[in-house]
Amino acid sequence: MAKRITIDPITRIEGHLRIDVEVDNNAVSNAWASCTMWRGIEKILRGRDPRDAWLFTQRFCGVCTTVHAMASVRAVEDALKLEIPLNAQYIRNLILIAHALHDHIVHFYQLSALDWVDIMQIPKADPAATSKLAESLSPWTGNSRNEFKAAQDRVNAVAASGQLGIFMNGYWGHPAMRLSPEVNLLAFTHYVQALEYQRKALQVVGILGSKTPHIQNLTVGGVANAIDLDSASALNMDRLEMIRVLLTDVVRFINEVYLVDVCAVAAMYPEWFKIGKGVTNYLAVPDLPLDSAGSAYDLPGGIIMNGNIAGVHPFKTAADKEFREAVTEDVAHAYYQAGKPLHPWVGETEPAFTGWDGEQKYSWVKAPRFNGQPMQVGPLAQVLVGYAQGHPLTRKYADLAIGKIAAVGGVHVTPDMLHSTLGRHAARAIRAGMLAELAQKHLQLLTDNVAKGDYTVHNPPVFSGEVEGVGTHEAPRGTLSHWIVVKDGKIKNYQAVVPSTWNASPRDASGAHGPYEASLLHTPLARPEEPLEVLRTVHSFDPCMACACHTFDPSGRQIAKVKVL
Ligand code: NFE
Ligand code: MG
Repeated sequence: MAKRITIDPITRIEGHLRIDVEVDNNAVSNAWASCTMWRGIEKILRGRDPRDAWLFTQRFCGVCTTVHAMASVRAVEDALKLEIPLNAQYIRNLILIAHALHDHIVHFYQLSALDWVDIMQIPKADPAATSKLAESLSPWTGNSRNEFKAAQDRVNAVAASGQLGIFMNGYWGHPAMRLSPEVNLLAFTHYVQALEYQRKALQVVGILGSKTPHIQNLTVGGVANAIDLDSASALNMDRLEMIRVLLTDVVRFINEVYLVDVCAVAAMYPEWFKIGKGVTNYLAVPDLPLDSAGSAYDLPGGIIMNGNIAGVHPFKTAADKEFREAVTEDVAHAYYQAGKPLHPWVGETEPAFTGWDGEQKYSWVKAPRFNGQPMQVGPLAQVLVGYAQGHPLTRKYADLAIGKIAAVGGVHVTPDMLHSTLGRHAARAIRAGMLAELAQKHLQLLTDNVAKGDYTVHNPPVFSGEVEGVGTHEAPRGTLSHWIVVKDGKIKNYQAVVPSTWNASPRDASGAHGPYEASLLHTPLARPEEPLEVLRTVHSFDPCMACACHTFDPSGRQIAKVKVL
């Protein structure tokens, strides 16, 4: 008989997510993804000045703050057909890249590694053997025996104190944890080192954006960074050099640690390339514009339907006509007043909370659809869409990762195997490799342009009549779009359709699952009372409910209720 398990909240994410699964013969037979928070920021924006919207929207989230600022100014610029000076494009791109690198590092180490790494095995590890293994995989200078010994001593001291703190509720000793003590020590040591490198990435955001989280340097029409090579208080060669030094360290960490660790862990859990598939419709938008008009990009976009990688359909621009017309949001199973699926320009956000009911309404997340279909977004979508188009940078890092996984574990990963839980982790690391290379490219583009004497950063916006626009960004968790209608210089409607809204979407009126839900079906559970496998797949998407749902409901009907680290 099917048994219900409720995990509420799913932790090591941003915001509040509840997952319910029905388990039959130790495998998931049904699933519900439910966001348990709502804030209504989209409604707060109505009637305000569109030039201020980005300051409000970046408060959607404390993790991906920059992304909502960027999508918001792009939405207004799209409505006004306003071009952006080259310096502004490069500065924005650098902020987006640096933020994404921070985000991907934190996701792998702090938010998901402990689904695969058993901290309690670390006391049994031999630091010398760990160092030997690590040095065989990477030239990273932080892989010495002393480094691993110090990390092990730290874990031993915490364990001896009996106060495990944030490591209290992990599924330690779970039969699905299979790494050797040495690999557990290696990953944990890098977990601690990662804290330093994600900070360096954020320092770049801070230097260019004036502060982080929540940058202060955007304007509709460009950026507010003063550029002056003769001023100590403006963006000058000194600051650009600081950024270069920080990025050099981050790039090294990505290539020598993050990419290597993901491939090593993947090679040691190859069955997870067969689990967690779910929705195989993928969506990604082009990003990192290379010119003022946004007609050329460093990251490709497009769609793949029904897992047909060869049948990829590319998008030419970041706000492609097809994309503008295809998006709707369905609220059949979300806590909003009933109605037909609506295009975001005429979208509504009228709350109607009813409590969790798996047959009726059960989430604050709306169900976004592309021509009526659920879509998976995120690094996997971006990598598949790029790979299928033969995008050279995507191919370079995807082939590198596939080669590393084969070298460690003899597992030959094909593009088809990327439709999986480990595929999402591998794709995020591949994307990080690509972005690391692009960080250096865009810093060079900015430096060269400034050196030529171009200090322009802003084109002023002019409002008249009623106009509508969409601003997109390929954020760390996937395709983000902000939709705005401006009338007489005031916001008439504003809707954000966010990466985690696509992925955490509940069922739609036709009963089709969203990507989290679909990916959990058929997942085998070694111990249903300790649903580690559910966490592995949900975390592989890097959920952010704060973004997805713009009240907290503690009610629920469940058989087992679990809270874990
Ligand atoms: Ni709050 Fe965010 C957005 C999502 S992207 S984290 O937009 O979902 O990383
Ligand atoms: Mg929304």
